[in-house]
Amino acid sequence: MLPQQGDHNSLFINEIPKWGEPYPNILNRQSVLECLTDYILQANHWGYRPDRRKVLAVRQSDRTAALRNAAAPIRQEIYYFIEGELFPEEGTTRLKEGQTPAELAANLLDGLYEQLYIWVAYDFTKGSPPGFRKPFDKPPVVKGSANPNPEALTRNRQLPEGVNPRFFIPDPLPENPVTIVSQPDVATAEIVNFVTELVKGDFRNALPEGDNPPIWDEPLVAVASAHDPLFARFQDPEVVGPCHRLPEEWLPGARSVISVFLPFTEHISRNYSREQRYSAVEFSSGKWNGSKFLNVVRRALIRFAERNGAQAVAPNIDPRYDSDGWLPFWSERHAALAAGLGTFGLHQNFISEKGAFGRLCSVITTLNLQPTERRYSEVYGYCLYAFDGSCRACIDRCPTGAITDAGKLPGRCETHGNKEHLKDWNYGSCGHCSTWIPCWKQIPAKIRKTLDVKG
Ligand code: B12
Repeated sequence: MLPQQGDHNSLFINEIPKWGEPYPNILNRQSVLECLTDYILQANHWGYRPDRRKVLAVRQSDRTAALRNAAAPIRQEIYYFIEGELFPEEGTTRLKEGQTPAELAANLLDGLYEQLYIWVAYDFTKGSPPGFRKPFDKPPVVKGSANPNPEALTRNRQLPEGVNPRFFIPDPLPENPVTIVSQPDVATAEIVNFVTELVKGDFRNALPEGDNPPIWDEPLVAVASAHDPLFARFQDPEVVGPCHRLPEEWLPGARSVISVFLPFTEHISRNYSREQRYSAVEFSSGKWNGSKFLNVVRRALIRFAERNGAQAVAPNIDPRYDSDGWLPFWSERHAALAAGLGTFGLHQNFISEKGAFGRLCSVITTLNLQPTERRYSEVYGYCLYAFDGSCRACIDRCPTGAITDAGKLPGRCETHGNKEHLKDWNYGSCGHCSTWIPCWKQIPAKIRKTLDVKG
């Protein structure tokens, strides 16, 4: 017999069930309940004093939950601040007359339990077998650009010598359609400030090793209009493909897309020497553990939108997210390009004003925001190779030969160091193509100069 919905202790429940099957028992409900009960008891003891430092720490290994103070991060756990994050509304954890902590905890958990499980942590690249993800309510809308105007493609300049035409895509369609939003719901500066403070102040932005130095430096934040025709263009087969969903499909009424680039800190780049054959442990740890922090940023932005009376969805942690092989239903790099954060490079990494050495996340929201102006008109606008053929640094640096001037074989680079190197640490990956090259921490100087001239 199939287990019933809500039968969380059943041994038969798969950790990744098909959509509509009983909810995965990845967290032990009883353990989460006990934790919350404990917290509510503490906060209400001697009058009501909610503790903003208290965190619900959900351990992935033994699936139990624990209460912790914000100070000491532990690897491989997922944290939620109880006050402000799990319960954004002040006073939610206050006991009512005659109510016991266990009763209140049970009530609160009813609305919360399913959200605690991060269905798709990040980079879910395998593609789920049919039925394993939540389906979209409506059939896919595939607009595509239908009009890649060949004249526009070569209007500005000629193909530089020595550059493969594949990497010469001036004037990504359409041209930047930024119009002034006279009264945005929230000023972009406020969003930048919100994300910056989060990155600077949140204890989860920390390497679990050593003295827990921060993983991410101050972020770049930018906004695209959800109606930017580039999102339809991403559905063209040569860009991402028809599997890439439009903002409106993720969130009816979507008006804006907020994209965030998080650069790695100096601590991480300092420890990644030019000579080493494999990536540094600081980098690998930063990549794995820092990816969880991307989810913190995504969730925080969702709450930010909600506090401002709007809705938001982060496609990469949405239960409907999936990919068609390596083609995602939502690409963080393409969204960032639309938002004006930067362009692609020959290495296929995204190059922002702070370089390529970082990661990306985004949310789609119903907030009406001022789109950021794109300072480039080429898909590879910040890549020195595509600019004038003068740079081959990522080609020379890739230890697997995955990058050539015919492009990149993504699967090949994946093999370098992932399996054997850093095995004892339980993580490993290669970051050579985003380190020690002219675009690792900035837009290459030659291109920067032309931008400065344009103003
Ligand atoms: C699948 C995937 C992988 C796969 C395959 C990568 C690939 N290139 O497809 C594997 C497992 C190999 C991989 C590896 C890594 N990944 Co990865 N990966 C993803 C994922 C899930 C989707 C990537 C994707 O969009 N593929 C779709 C194809 C179509 O993209 P593409 O071929 O590059 O797109 C080209 C075309 O669109 C073309 N094009 C042609 N015509 C036109 C016209 C227009 C108008 C436009 C816009 C484009 C265009 O230009 C693009 C660039 O060449 C994203 C997360 C996400 N959901 O976005 C992370 C992501 C791309 N990965 C990331 C990282 C960091 C890595 C690694 C460096 C990890 C590491 N070791 O640290 C490695 C190496 C990446 C590399 N240099 O290739 C980051 C990139 C950050 C950055 N600064 O760029 C992302 C965004 C994750 C994140 N949240 O930050 N990854």
